[in-house]
Amino acid sequence: MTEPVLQIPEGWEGRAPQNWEWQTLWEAVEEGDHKYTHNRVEQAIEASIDPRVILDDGLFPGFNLQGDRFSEQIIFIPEMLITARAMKTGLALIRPLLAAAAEKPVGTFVMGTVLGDMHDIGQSIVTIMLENAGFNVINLGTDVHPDRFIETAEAEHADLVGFSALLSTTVYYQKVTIEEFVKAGHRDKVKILVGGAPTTQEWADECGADGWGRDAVQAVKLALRLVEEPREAWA
Ligand code: B12
Repeated sequence: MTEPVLQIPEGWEGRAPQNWEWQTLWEAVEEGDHKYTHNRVEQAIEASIDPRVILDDGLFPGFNLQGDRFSEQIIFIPEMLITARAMKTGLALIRPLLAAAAEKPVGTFVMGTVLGDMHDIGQSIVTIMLENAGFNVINLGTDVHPDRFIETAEAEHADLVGFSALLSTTVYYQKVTIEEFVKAGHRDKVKILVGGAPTTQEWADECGADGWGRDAVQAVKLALRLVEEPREAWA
């Protein structure tokens, strides 16, 4: 086992103002210091650093370092949770900056993490990027029962729905949720996207989804394409 090391984003100096430093933010996220994270992200926003740069160069390095340690079982749930809280503090600040100024939404997207799964960092990033692309996103959070996805899609007349899953045991609920949409007679009224680290295009095909997004950028491209495709109208 090799001790994970901080992966410093290549060329970050070129994307930040002169004399800027990210080291203290990398350490704050790593240590789960959400107050410092909040202050430093605010300073980065005030310094007019692009929010995506804040995410990639400022927030991800410390998060990924702890994530690698968690995967290697060097740290455990409590430490990972406080790092995730710091990460989410930063995400909450950049979210409004990325939100689209579009007058009419491109479409309505219902997003959530499937039943039994508490991971929400990835789907929160996909949500922010979708909003940035002009979608009205209703995020149901984590541990979402299939019925809740269906009720919300129906109430909101959703165009697309997205299921995130990070555990090899919970990806199964992506398939179950799609089957529940079929049973409810709503499958053809929405386009369904699946994602999350253990998922693949093959899995998306197997579980009956309309598409799979490897990351937030692919998710947005896919959503923009699928929203143009014909669907059965909501009554
Ligand atoms: C953070 C984390 C946690 C945190 C979650 C906090 C939170 N608020 O999210 C906590 C500590 C709670 C946690 C708990 C557990 N975790 Co955990 N966790 C992680 C960790 C470190 C990072 C996950 C993450 O946020 N990645 C970063 C985001 C940006 O990536 P992402 O989610 O993949 O999302 C991107 C894409 O997948 C895609 N995407 C995501 N969703 C969607 C949805 C759609 C529709 C689309 C199109 C695209 C898309 O776009 C995103 C952005 O680019 C990973 C290991 C790792 N290094 O990845 C383990 C990991 C996922 N966890 C794991 C495990 C085992 C657990 C626990 C079971 C541990 C335990 N013993 O209890 C529990 C399960 C709790 C539960 N019931 O869910 C395993 C899963 C193994 C497996 N294959 O099943 C991993 C891989 C660690 C490991 N190697 O052992 N975890």
